[in-house]
Amino acid sequence: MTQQLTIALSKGRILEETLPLLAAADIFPAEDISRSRKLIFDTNHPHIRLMVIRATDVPTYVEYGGADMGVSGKDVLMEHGGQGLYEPLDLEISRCKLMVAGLKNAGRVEGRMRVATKFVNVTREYYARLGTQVDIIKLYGAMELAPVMGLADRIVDIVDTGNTLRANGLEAMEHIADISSRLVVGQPAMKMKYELIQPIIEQMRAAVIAKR
Ligand code: PRT
Ligand code: MG
Repeated sequence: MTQQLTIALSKGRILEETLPLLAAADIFPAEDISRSRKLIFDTNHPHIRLMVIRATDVPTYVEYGGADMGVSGKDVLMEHGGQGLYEPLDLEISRCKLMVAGLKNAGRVEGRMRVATKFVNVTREYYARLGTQVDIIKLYGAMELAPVMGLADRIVDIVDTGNTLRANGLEAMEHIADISSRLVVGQPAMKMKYELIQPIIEQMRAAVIAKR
């Protein structure tokens, strides 16, 4: 019997850039994902299906074997911790930077700095490495508002063009990491389904290189 393979994709901005790479591995969704409310999609291969879920849930599904492999932003992987996952390929898509930002021309912070972010683990590790004591405030979105409203002195967030920061009177201050999306494979899947997975990785790798 042919083994089944489930690939978890992040809905949102990563999805559009992922589909051409899957196509290079001859994997095509059976219907238009963006026009459907389904969460699971058949493909042109009877044994391969795609799941489309929130970006932050992809590493969790793959870690626990709810999906065999997936595509996830490095920011999301760093925050998750990456336990139980292999990261065999940088897809070089959805590039951005994880940065510390604050109000434009904000001076030094007196006393303990308050940092608002949805990346609490990354932020904790970043300031621990610097030896700086901070209070971390967890937010789920619109981090840019926190310094404006006096909720926090700094934010840790994704920056691409910097337009969102500028539009809110903020500026980037420190660079934490360069981000792109990665192919991740669960450790049991890599062992048990290697012969199914390996050619997919290699075809996607060739497509990534051809795009450079
Ligand atoms: O929306 P949901 O909570 O489900 O998840 P999500 O917001 O993480 O998903 P999505 O689709 O918005 O982003 C998924 C992934 O895209 C992120 O995890 C990053 O790896 C990657 N990515 C690339 C980005 C950006 N570029 C980006 N610009 N993610 C977010 N942004 C946002 C950023 O948060 C900020 O609000 O865009 C704004 C900054 O953009 P500039 O160009 O104004 O600097
Ligand atoms: Mg979003």
